[in-house]
Amino acid sequence: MPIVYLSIGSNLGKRYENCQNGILQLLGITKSLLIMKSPFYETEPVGYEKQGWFLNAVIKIETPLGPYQLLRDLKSVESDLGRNFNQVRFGPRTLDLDILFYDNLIENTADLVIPHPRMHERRFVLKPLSDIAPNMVHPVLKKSVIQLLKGLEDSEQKIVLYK
Ligand code: PH2
Ligand code: MG
Ligand code: MG
Repeated sequence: MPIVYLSIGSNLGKRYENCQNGILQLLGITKSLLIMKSPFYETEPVGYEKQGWFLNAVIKIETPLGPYQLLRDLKSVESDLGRNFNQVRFGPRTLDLDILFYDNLIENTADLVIPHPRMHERRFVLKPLSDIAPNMVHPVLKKSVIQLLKGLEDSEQKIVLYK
C-alpha cells in the first residue's frame, strides 16, 4: 500500500489536542496505519506573522486511499475539528493536514500538488520530517530531506522541541 508523509499543524485553541485528535480521526476514517510519528515542535509562524506560534509534527502512514480521496478526507477532518476555511491565506487554523509525499508520486493539478510545493522552504516541515525520514529523496528536487534542511538559513524560522 502507498506510503504517505503528512504534515500536521495547529495554532488555535488546544493545539496539542487538535493535532492528536486529528491524527486519530484521520487514521479511523481513511483506514490507514500509523507507521511513524515525529516529535512535536513549537514553531514561529511563517508567511503571515501576526498570529500565534504553531505546534507542528509529521507522520508517516500506510493508506489504501488514492491521493484525491485522501485529500478529501484530510479536509473533512480539518473541518470537523473546527477549521474555518474563509480566512486569510497562511493565517491561524485549528488544524492543518497537508500531504508532503505520496510514495514518489509527482502530481501537479489545480486541486493538488505533490510533493507539497513549499515544504522544502519550511523548517517546521523539514525538521520533524528529518526525524523520521532523513534520507527520503524529494522526487522533484532530487535532494534528501536532510540536505534540504541543511540548505535553510540558520537564522530564520525559530523552532523549539515541544514533546
Ligand atoms: N502553516 C501555514 C503557514 N505558516 N507556520 C508555521 N510555523 N507552521 C505551520 O504549520 C504553518 C505556518 C499554512 O499552512
Ligand atoms: Mg493545508
Ligand atoms: Mg499548510
